[in-house]
Parts: sequence; structure tokens; C-alpha cells
Amino acid sequence: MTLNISHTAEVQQFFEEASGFLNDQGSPRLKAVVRRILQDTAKIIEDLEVTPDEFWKAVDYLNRLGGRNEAGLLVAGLGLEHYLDLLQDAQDEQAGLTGGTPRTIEGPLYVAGAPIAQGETRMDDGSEAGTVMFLQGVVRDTEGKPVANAVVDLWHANTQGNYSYFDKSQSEYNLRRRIITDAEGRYRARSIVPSGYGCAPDGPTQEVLDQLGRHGQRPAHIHFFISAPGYRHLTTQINLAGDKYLWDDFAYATREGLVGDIRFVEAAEAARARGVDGRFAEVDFDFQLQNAPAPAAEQRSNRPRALQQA
Ligand code: MBD
Ligand code: FE
Repeated sequence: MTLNISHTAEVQQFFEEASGFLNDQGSPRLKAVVRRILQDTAKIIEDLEVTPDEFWKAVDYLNRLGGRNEAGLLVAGLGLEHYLDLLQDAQDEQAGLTGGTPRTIEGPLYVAGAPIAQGETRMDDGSEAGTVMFLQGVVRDTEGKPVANAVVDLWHANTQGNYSYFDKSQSEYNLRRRIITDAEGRYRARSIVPSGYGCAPDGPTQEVLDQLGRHGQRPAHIHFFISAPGYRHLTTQINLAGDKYLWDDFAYATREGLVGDIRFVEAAEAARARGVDGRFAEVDFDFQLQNAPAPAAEQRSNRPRALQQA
């Protein structure tokens, strides 16, 4: 028999006190959110008959999750970050803000302040014997007109699926760059083909995924922030065709319109023309930006990020 005490006047009043409603200090917004968290947590405990042992196991889990810096990883893996995209898509549709390259999740591994280059750059530090990848494309508006001087801020994993900064064995800003598009709206990068990411097998995120019967793998992908004055900031990714996890992404980031074809080129002559030895890869991907409905829409979210300036 499930007992429901959380809707009694006594418990309601107690939660109001605990969430600060009986004082005039602090943040009304946070009070409203905490009030709801207390009420809904109590409802979950009652409806699912959560035992004290289960409750304290969850508290300990949160400590371990934070201790490993995996809170951002867990919300991606549980699909909550993708849900925020679905919600924004629905809000955009209601507001008539359609068209352009689809958004998809940022993920937890962006680092602010990557080196800036005009038009083209090399992203890898040369330390890994990966397959050379030539990545290029054009940034356009929704009418198809090239956008010059757009900032293409891109980042991706190395051949082990690891990201610089979080992986301290990599050099600073390895595989992270900002490229300013040229007069034709073009960006060009020489890098190495990334591998897909996998959650740390001994980490708290994978621990939950195991209990859900799920893996913690992402397909090979490249992240982008694209911005330009007058245009709406775009957060998106290219997920690479041919990857076994392309449509089985633990973070649900792959979307129609965001699959990038990767061509592997074997011809020695083509390699010579590119100035590389042996087999290399080419990825071409163009982006379309919506017009900014208001100046604030030109900026990315204020999500806390590594090395972000205040
Ligand atoms: C990643 O590289 C990533 O993009 C996401 C969303 C989650 C974990 C690792
Ligand atoms: Fe990623």
C-alpha cells in the first residue's frame, strides 16, 4: 500500500518553509524551483516506494558523479540535453523561426578561447599518426548568400576519442580552433579523422547506463559553434556517415541533416596535390544560419564552460 503524505497541509507547509517561502530574502526564482524539486522528489519516493537505502544510494551517487565531473555527461546520456533541443525546436516553430542547419547538443567538452585563424587552419599538433582529414565548407544565410567573417568555432576528439584539456596528455587546444570565414563564406581545416567517444567504463555515468542496459558510445563527430553579426548563434555537430554508432548515439545528437559524408582518398597523386603522404579523408559540410530575431540571439547560451571568461 502506497502512503501519500506529500500532499497533506502539514508537509506542504514544511516544504514551503524549507524552500524559503516564509522569508523575504534570496531568489524567488530559485525558491520556486526548489519548492517544486522537494514536492516532486517526495512524490517519486511515495509513488515508487523508494526505500531509505535507495535514497541514500542516490545521494552517494550524486557525490561520486560530481567527484568525477560527469554531471554534464549524465544529462547528455539520459537524453535531457537532446530534450532541451526538442523543446527549443518546438518553441522556434511556434515563433515561426524555421530554416537553416538544425541545432544539436553541445555536449560537456567545449573549451573557450581556442586559437583564431583567418579562413583556414591546421587543428592537430602532429603528435598522432592519424588519417589526415581535410574539412571544408561554406557558411550561408537562409537565402543562400555566403556569410563572410562568421566565426566557426570547432572541436573534436583525437584517434582515441579523447578531447584536449579534459585529456591532459594532449597539447593545449589540440583539435580546437576558431576559423573566420573568408569573403566567400568558406572555412577550411586540416586535421585528423576523429574516433567516437566512449564514457569512462569505470565512471558513474557508465554505471547508470549499465543498469539501463545501454552502452555509452558516440559516433565519430565534429562539434561547431557558428556565429556572425545579424545571425542567430548555431550550436551543432557533424556526425560521420559509416560509423556503427551513427544512429545509436548514447547522447542522441545525430539528426537528419547533420550526417557528414567522409570520403577516403587513396590516389597518390591526390595526396601529393594536398601535400600529404598516403591515404587521407575529405569532409565537405556547409551551414545555413537563421537571421537573429534579436541581438541576444547572436550569442551562445551562458552555460558554464571550461576557461570561459567572466
Ligand atoms: C562527447 O564528445 C559528446 O559530444 C557528448 C555529447 C557527450 C560526451 C562526449
Ligand atoms: Fe563530442
